[in-house]
Amino acid sequence: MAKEVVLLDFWPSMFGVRVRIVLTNKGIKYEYLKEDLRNKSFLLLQMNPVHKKIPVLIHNGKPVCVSSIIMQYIYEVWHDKAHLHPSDPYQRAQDRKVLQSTCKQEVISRQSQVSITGFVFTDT
Ligand SMILES: N[C@@H](CCC(=O)N[C@@H](CS)C(=O)NCC(=O)O)C(=O)O
Repeated sequence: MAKEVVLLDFWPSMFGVRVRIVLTNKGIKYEYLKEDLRNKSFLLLQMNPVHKKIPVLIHNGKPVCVSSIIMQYIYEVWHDKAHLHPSDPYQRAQDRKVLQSTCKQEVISRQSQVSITGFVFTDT
């Protein structure tokens, strides 16, 4: 039987990092499979045949691609596990502010509204 949770990733990838942060924060055990992006594995080509990109989360043999979608999937499947952010809305707002400045460089460099945690930020 397929391992329950497998992550196809390449460690320097910011897209992979954001998924790993969420998996770790939620205490989800997973197998990490390092990809060589110059020599992609058969598993990656099989699991993400259109874009052939990491990260790919394989859950019970089924692939989920694109980091923001993977994070949303994790939040939905493991909704009973610890939450990344506090339940108090004010504390969450403080968290977002810190993350916003931390992720600013990433946001600017990608010319888009992304963050490592899945919150969508607009640049201030
Ligand atoms: N929008 C995707 C981007 C993923 C992505 O660009 N991954 C890069 C590594 S950082 C990749 O796999 N590149 C291989 C390629 O383009 O052939 C996500 O959020 O997961």
